[in-house]
Amino acid sequence: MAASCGNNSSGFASWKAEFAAEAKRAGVKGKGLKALAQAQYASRTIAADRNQKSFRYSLEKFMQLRGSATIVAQGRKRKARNPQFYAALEKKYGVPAGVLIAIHGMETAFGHFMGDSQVVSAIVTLTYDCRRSDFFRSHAIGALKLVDQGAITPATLGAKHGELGHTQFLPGNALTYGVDWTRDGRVDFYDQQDALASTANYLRKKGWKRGKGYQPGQPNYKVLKQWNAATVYQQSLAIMGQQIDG
Ligand SMILES: [Ca+2]
Repeated sequence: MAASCGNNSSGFASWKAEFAAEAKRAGVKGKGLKALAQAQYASRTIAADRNQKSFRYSLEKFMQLRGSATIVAQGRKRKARNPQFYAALEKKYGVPAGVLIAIHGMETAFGHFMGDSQVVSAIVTLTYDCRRSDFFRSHAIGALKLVDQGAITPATLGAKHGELGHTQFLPGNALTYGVDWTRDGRVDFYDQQDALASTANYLRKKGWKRGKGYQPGQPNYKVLKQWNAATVYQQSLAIMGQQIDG
């Protein structure tokens, strides 16, 4: 039986106790369970979730708002400064630099805005909240397992919905697709190299075909949708990626 959800903080503590049993059955261990017990009701996250508005921007307007020209200009420089790294990622995962750099720029302005919400508290609260419990449940379990592994701590900060690191992985995806590119024994989504390798690994596992194009009508275009479901986002990535790759 799944723990019963709630719409305000009043039932959060008793829900956490119920959810702990579920987490334990899913394989969460001591550190993760402790992080769950210490999780705070994330009021700012819930306020943000309730205030989400859906916008329908044209592609042109979306790209302007997201600063695509700046992302492309900075992205080209980043690629030129570190060509071996991006070549190594493409060699291993088949994903070209432009796509990864465009994602990095879109998600966090290359690591400048990675969020100020506690990831564990945010994702656990979203799972408790009745609106989208089912969607967030696997990400809450993922976050607790990341704590067990030492990839994050209860203090780790991310975006309002628990997205973490340079490319804003939801915790369940971070757990599944995370890569320790630097080989220091820890998958660190706040390390640029680990984060970008994890992103490349995600795209590969979602069906990226090495050497094939990612423009509309080409085989890898649909894989971009796996990263973000919004059509304008997908279109923007294709355009910026190509401009960065040149
Ligand atoms: Ca690492």
